Amino acid sequence: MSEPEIKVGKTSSALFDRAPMAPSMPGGRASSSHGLSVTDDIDARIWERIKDHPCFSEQAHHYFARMHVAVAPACNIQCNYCNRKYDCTNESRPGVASVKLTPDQALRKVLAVASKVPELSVIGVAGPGDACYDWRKTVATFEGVAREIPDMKLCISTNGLALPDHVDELADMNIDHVTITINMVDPEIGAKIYPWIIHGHRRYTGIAAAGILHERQMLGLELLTKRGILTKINSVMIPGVNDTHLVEVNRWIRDRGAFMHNVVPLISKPSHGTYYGLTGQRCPEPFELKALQDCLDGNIKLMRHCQQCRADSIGLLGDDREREFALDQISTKVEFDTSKREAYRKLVQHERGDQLAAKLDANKAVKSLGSSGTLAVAVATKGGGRINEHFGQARELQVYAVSLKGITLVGHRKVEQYCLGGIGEKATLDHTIVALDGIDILLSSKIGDCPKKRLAETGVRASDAFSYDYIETAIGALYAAEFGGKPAMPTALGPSN
Ligand code: CLF
Ligand code: SF4
Repeated sequence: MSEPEIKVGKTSSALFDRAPMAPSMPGGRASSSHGLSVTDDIDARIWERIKDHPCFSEQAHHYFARMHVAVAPACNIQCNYCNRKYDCTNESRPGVASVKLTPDQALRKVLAVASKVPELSVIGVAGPGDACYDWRKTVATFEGVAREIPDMKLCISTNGLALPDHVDELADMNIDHVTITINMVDPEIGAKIYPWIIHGHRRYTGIAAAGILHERQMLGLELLTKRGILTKINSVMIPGVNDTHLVEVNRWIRDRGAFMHNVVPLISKPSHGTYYGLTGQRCPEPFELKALQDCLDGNIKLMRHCQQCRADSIGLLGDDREREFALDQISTKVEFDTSKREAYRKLVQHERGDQLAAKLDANKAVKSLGSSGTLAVAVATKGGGRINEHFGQARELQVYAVSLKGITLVGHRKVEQYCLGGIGEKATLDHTIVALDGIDILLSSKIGDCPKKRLAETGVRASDAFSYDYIETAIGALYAAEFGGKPAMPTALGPSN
C-alpha cells in the first residue's frame, strides 16, 4: 500500500547546487524559463511545422515517435568519438550494432512500423554513416516513404561536409528538418576532434581538414536557412577539447539562423575502440552538461530531451522498440493500415490541448509563489505528458528542475529495469540510486514499499500518489506543498494503492 501524499521536508536540491553557471564560459548567463518550450516563444507557423516532431518540440516527444532507417553506412570524415564498427555517435549510443538496410528493406520496415506504431510521425536517416555522403540511398529511401505515406515527416542528420551539395534536393523533397553535428568553429580545436576528412576525392588531415569541414558546415547551415528549412545543431561536449568553445559555436549557429541547439555529452569507453575511448578522454558529468546548457539557454532554443539514439531507433524517445521489428519477421508484402494512425492523431489533438493548459497553469502557480526554493524531480513516464509508468518498468526517468523560473525538463537519466518477472533486483536498484544522484523526489504510477524505503534512505522521496496526473500538475502541487504551504493533493485519478 502506498502513501497518498509525499512528506515534504528540506530538499537537498543537489542538482542546483552542483550546476552553477560555468565561470569560464564567456557570455555566461543564468538559465531562462524556457521550460515552456512549445508555444510561448514560437510563432504559430513554426509551431505547425514542429508540433509533431519529437526532437524539434519537447512537447511533441510525449506523443510522437521517430524511426531511424539505417540505410547510410558510408562516411566521409573520421570523428575521434566514432568507431565505424558501431553506430554513428552523432545520433546513437556507441557500441550498439546497427542493422543496415537497403532502401527497399527500409520501406518495408517503415510500412510495418507505421501500421503498428500510431505515434510514428518522422522517418529519419541518421547513419550509421552520413546521410548526405551516402546520398543515393538516402534519396531512394525517402522517395519510397513519401510515395507510400505522404504525410510522414522526413528528417536527416549529417556531419555537414557534403550538405551544401544537396540543399536544393532536400528542399525539393520537402525535407523540413535537418540536423548538422557541429563541434567547433575553430579549426585548431577541430583538429583535435577530426583526424581526417575526404572531400573532392582527396583526403585532408589536421587543421586543413577541420578548416574545410568548418566552412562546409557554415555554408550548409546558411543555405538551409535561406531555403527556410529548420536546422538543429547537435554538438558533442568533449571536456577539455571543446566544452567552453561550444559557447562560441552557439553564437555562430545562432547568427546563421539555426533553429535549435542540442548539446549532447560525449559517450566514450575503451570498449568502443574509438580514439577517445582508447586514450582515456573523459565524458562530461551531468552537472557539467547542465551548466553549459544553462549558459547557452536563451540565446537560441535548446534541446534538452535528446536520447542520443541508435541509427535504427524506433518509437517514442526513451521507449525504443526496434527489437520488435526484426526485418526477418516482417512479411515481404506489408499492407499499410492507416486507421490506428488517424484515430491516434485525433486523440492527441484533444489531449495535448489539455496538457498544455495544465502545464501553463502549473508554471504560473509555481512562479506566483515567489519562492527561492528549488526541487529536482525524476518522473517515470511512457508519454502523453503523464506520470504513467511503474517504477519497476522504467528504463529511463525524465528529470525536471523547479524554481522561481518555472518547471523545466532538464534531461533524463537511464536506469535499468528494476522489476523483471515480478521480482525486484537489488543490484539494479543500487544502480538506479546512483543514477538518481541529486534528485529530491521520484514520481511514478506505482512503486513498491521496498524500493520506496530504500530510496528514502538515500534521500530520494518516492511516490505513486500522482499516478496518471499530468507531470507539471503534480510537480506544481509538490512545489506548492514544499514552498507555499499548500498540501500536495493528487489531482487526477488520485492516489493508487
Ligand atoms: Fe532522428 Fe535526429 Fe531527425 Fe530526430 S534523432 S535524425 S532529429 S528524427 Fe532526436 Fe535522437 Fe537526439 Fe537525434 S533524440 S539523437 S536529436
Ligand atoms: Fe562516425 Fe558519424 Fe563522425 Fe562519420 S560523422 S565518423 S559516422 S560519428
